[in-house]
Amino acid sequence: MPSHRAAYELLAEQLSAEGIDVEAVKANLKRQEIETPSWGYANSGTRFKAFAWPGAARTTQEKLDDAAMVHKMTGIAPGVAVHIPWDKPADNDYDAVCQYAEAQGVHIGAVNPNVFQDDEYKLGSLGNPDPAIQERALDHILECCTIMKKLKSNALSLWFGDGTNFAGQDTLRGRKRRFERGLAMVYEQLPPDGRMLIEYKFFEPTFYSTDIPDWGTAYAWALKLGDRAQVLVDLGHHAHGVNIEQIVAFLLDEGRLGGFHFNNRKYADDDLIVGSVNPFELFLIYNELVGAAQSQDAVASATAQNVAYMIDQCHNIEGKLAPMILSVINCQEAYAKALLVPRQRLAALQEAGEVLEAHRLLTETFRTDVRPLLAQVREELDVPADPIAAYRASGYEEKIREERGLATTSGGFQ
Ligand code: PSV
Ligand code: MN
Repeated sequence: MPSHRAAYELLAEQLSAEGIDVEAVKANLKRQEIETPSWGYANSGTRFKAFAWPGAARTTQEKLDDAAMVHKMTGIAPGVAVHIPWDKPADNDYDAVCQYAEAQGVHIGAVNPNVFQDDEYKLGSLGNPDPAIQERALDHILECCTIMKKLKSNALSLWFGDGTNFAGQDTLRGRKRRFERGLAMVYEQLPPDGRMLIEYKFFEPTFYSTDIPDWGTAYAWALKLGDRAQVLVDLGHHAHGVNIEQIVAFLLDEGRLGGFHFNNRKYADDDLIVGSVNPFELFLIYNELVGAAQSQDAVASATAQNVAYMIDQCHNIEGKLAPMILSVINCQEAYAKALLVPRQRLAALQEAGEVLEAHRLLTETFRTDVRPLLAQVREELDVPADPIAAYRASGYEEKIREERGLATTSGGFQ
């Protein structure tokens, strides 16, 4: 008998006694999907230093191999987000990329245009004062709409490094209008089944103003653009103290939550492992998602069931695949706990104004040790009960270290 089984049976018994449908919880957990980023498997760093990691992926094929291994260990990470041009094939053969991914058992997820890396973008891309550079950025994003079709991707994930460093550097209203024009032109060219995810970030790389600084701006533009434009919430892109779960709740209720970039930060956009600093926040975010998915509200429920869950992290000093597996597991744990929240009891306490008891019910649920439940789910998914231990024992890390050596290239930030 597997070592988790006794603990799982005890937990299942307790949960059933509390009225939780354990089979339904497991079914939801088996359907969970988290997309991993191709750039997370390559070398990366900060603006001070990119440390080379032995065995880090050097090519898109290697990134896909690594993502496939993460999926093999977890069973819930079948999608891989790509960044263009970091993942642009030299021969432009995107069909081959797509086929290679499928042969490894994964598929391409969100396509991320890159309009922040070239010298031309020093003063911005769509917000640049120079119309020729606006056009250049627009052309690249429109090319990404075409690439989406070739890669069978239905998500265009937009993040811009645009903004200004000094008061008076540019006209803030002018930049807003340039963006609105550019985004509208992109929206028109989305593939028929494609959606646009608009990511916001309150600072960096610019420090005085950012052209899409917050969820409100992204939301306002999504409303102007149309139903297929939604907001992408990157957990690292908020000021300290911001209540992210409240933003999530609002966007779910308005049908405009499109996706996440999961990571964690202590200070700024640290790209730390999701759930490593604040697992409670991650649980509260999932709590909103599950609450909306299970609600009677058609818009919130449909929106919650169509969220693109993506990891956006760079692993600089802790390895590549093992931390990616841990990230996926942390999301799985948070989701499992959120699925265990006794929603009817919670609603009754809330309606009765039982502040402390409502709070205790939620926090007690958060404290549930769901590891035996997840081990059981993994057994039923036919993946290892302990994905990180299985990865370490697989010999994959040794193999890639030997085959790939110490690459000098980075994920994109050369
Ligand atoms: C920017 O900080 C960001 O979060 C965007 O999503 C980019 O595409 C990604 O990081 C690149 O690392
Ligand atoms: Mn991001």
